[in-house]
Amino acid sequence: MTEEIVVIPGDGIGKEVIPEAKRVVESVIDVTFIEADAGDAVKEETGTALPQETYDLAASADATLFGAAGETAADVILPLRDAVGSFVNIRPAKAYPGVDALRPETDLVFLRENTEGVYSGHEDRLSDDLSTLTRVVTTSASEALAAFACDYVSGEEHDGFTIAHKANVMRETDGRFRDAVVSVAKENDVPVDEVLMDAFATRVCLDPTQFDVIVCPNLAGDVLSDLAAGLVGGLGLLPSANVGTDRALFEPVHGTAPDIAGNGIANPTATILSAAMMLEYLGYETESNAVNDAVEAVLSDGPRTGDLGGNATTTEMTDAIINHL
Ligand code: GGG
Repeated sequence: MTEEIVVIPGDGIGKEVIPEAKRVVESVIDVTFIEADAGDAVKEETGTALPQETYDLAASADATLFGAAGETAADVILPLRDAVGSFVNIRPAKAYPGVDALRPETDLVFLRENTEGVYSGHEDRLSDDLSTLTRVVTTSASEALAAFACDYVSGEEHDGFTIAHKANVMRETDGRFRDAVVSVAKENDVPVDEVLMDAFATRVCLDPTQFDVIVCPNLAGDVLSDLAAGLVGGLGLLPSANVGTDRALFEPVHGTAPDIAGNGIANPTATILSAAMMLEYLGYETESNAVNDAVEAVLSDGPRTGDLGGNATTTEMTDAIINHL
């Protein structure tokens, strides 16, 4: 069977890393890619950052692989997550042997609420002096995330999860989030503990082994996973999966990296690892493991891009990964 996968390179280095991830996927499964546009350049040309056709493709495909969005991130990523009905953004942050990491013992997974919080789009400019933002938290979205988290930690590998929140200040919103998540964890007999998100930021830098799976509200998940990227060697290493009930969208955690875009030197690892998450989601477990192993082998002792201290191009690093498959 030929798998059909929608690909949306987006802007900046998205246009450089997505073709590399496609080459890796083509090396392990029979696949047809359906190309779609979104982002800053499309907005300049057409007036809209996310054409309806792109939204519809993501909303009907089993899986979509997305690169990066820059200035139009809010007009592209948030609707795309909506298109796939995603209620959780899974962001693993793992240190690899052979990569110079601040905290080589790091092995974390962030489960980020993906539909609301301060990313729900309710912002207003009320006067020349005043802008406001409404933070939305529902029990239902918090419970959906919690149910996913309970399922995620059900294997032997994990002993429950930690909720990172700020319910001592945002009593109503993060209080609701915390209470809903704790209640679902208790119903499922899943061990759960909690930490204030600012304290988490310090503690995870000092000793990441204190944590394993971290469940957090939307903005906290975005920021804290980027912080964890700093512990493992940079944003070029973090993949993510936006999972919904029937479909999912996979994307590197990094953005468009305008400082290096166009030079062919972007690290393809985050996108290739996102593709490995996609393969697993689609049921290609062996192929997904093979891609993860090949990435691990190259990171351990192979050519690497400048962000990891090497001088390989994006294509050369991908070639090395493909040679290990
Ligand atoms: N590849 C993901 C990307 O373009 N990230 C940039 C960004 O601003 N992301 C915000 C988010 O993940 O909510």
